[in-house]
Amino acid sequence: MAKKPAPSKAVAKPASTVIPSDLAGADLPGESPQKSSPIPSDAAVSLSYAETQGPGGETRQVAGDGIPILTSAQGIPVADDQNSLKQGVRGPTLLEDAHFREKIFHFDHERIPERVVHARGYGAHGFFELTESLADVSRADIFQRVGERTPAFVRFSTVAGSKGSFDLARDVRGFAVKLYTQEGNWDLVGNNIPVFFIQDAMKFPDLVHAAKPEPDRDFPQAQTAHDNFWDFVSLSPESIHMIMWTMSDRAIPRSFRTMEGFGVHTFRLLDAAGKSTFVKFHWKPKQGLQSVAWNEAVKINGADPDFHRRDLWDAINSGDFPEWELGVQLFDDAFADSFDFDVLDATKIIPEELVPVRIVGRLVLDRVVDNFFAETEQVAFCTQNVPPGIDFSNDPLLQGRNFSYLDTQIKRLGGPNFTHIPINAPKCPMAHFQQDGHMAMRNPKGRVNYEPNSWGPTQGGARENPARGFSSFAEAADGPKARVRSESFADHYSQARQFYVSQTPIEQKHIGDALVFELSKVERPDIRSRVVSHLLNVDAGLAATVANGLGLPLPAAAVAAREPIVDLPASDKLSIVKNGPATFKGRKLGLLLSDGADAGVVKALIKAVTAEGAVYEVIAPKVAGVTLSDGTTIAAKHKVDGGPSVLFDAVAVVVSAEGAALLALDAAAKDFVTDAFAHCKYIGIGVEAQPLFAKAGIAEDLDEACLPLGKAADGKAFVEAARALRFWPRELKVDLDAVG
Ligand code: HDE
Repeated sequence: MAKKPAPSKAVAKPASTVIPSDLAGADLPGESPQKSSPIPSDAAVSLSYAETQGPGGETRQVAGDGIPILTSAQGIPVADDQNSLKQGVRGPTLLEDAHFREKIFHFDHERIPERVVHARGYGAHGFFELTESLADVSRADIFQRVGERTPAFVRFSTVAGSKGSFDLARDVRGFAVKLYTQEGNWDLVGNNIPVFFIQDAMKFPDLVHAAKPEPDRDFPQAQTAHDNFWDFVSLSPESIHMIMWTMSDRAIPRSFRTMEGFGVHTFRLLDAAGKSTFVKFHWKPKQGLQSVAWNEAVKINGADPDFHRRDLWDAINSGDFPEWELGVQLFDDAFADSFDFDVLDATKIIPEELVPVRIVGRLVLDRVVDNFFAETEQVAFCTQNVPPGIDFSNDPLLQGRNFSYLDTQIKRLGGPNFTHIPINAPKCPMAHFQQDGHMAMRNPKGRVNYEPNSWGPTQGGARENPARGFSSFAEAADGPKARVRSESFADHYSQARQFYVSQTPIEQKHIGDALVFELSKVERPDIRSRVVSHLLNVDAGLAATVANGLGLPLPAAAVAAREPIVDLPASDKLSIVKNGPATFKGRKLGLLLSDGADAGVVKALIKAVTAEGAVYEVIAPKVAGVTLSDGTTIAAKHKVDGGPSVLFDAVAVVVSAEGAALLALDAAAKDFVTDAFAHCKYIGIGVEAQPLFAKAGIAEDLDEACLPLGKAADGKAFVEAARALRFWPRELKVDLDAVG
């Protein structure tokens, strides 16, 4: 039995308010205790307290000592936030404790259902700026005036993992853009891959069930390397093109900033006369394309599960605003009819060589969110949100999505008024007669809540406007009602092959490696074999590599619903390596230092990195930092085992002889250099650093992408070399799959 406290303690008020005395009353950031109390003119009340503003501009009650007063959600000042109300010092807690009940009730309701797919996401604000008018083909207000900016919010996401999963899953990335246009919100809810797994929305629940953790065991999390996913794929040949993309390095991007975005479906643009032009939307990153290596991705997930969100947060906060160009592929019915594939089939691209991408604008992300939940979690994208001048095609996937997104937001956000949440509210004027429902925050004022009405324009409210209002393309439709898949959707392999042959050899190798990796996690040999039978229709060499990697006899090719076209021309735009950046700008150097490191070399390297527009982080034996050879001290961002080289685009090791000897004893320091080497990174090596490389076992293997940092001028040469990002030829020497 617990010991009864001494009576003296029982009566004394416990010292449980733990504000250190030096902080009490201090001016914390954003909390300047100005004693302004602007009382609204219609409020004939006099306040018994002063007011101040919090960080978000919210008003707070202030006590005489200038410290803002904690209140309940009802505004009632709180006397004690540490102890619940009890009957007697050691007695039961009382139901009448309204403050306690409110606090716990609100906490209990903090979570909303996570998204079924795309649960893990990260958002930022910015703007879209029109750089070329599309007035010739669309009446959409956003496309009319060159130079005009439209506010935007973007949410990037992985698809399969839950909200708390890791950023570098092998997965498709969501690239959802909300554009607050002057004629309503336009949600372009796209991905970083221009095709999809399935052709008809009817299959979406099956696809997602198969990809998510298996239902009995609830694993594996955030990965497709398991039987159910590959079983579904092997029985759904329409997914093979998408599989080529998800097994490529597109599915392990270096950063949200280095991914393309695609609207995926064919949409329509409509001009003022209602004339339609088909359109595909593209977001092209100014930062160039870049991905990480698979072995690196696996390790990043452990070292920093928030790698992508941290990268975006840091880039925007440092003023390095990521930017994408908006491109459109425009085509008419004549092109659609002449194209080898159906433009309504979301498992197909239109190669840029056939229909060039016209750049019409730019998207810049320049502001992080104030609050993750309020903005990134509560943002509700709906594919059906399109303003006048943009319209849907009959893509059966898009048609299904137009139902699904509204439905899912009502479930997630709890009612029909999610458009009242600031992140979802349009930024243009609105007028309608919708009212009531959960959490209604702005019911229309006045007597009239219906139309038509005869109360005149002021009291009677808004009226429909056939000229300005949204109108659909007047497409004629005919035919029997039937559950069918168009014959024009039947080719599943030709573009998969086109994607594969468009890759550089190293990218092709990565696709083969990924397939072997994933299928090696599949327990049933028949499923592995069935996947290879599809690969035979894509590329015989790829199928043989994968079968060999699995130790599997080559099966017969799957029967193709339509004979694949094997000579579609390669398209350079489909390769990441061919569309990489020309500079090291926006990248990050990991600088491993020790006490006594050559100050001249370190400072010159930092200067070169900064001049390039890149950033660096120091890794050191102790996080307090190091003292360089000239006595200057430099703070570290990471202790060695907290800053593995997988977190950086390139690394440099500048240490003293003693530092090298010390680090050579440390497994994490050795991993730092061996991983950088294995992941084909550019490595700068100070003169005294050799023993670390020797102890790590790679001193003999160093190649031309391992550059000396012996004198100040070497820093610039190193950064220039690192613009190539990775030295891929090395992979052939460090990977068993390359020789096996
Ligand atoms: Fe989605 N998708 N989707 N999807 N999707 C959702 O909406 C759905 C598809 C995409 O950051 C859900 O709010 C169906 C293609 C993104 O909030 C849900 C089908 C593409 C996001 C939904 C598809 C996407 C979602 C889950 C097949 C690329 C995240 C939660 C017909 C063009 C948006 C939610 C964000 C989210 C349904 C296929 C992209 C359930 C039925 C194709 C980027 O409504």
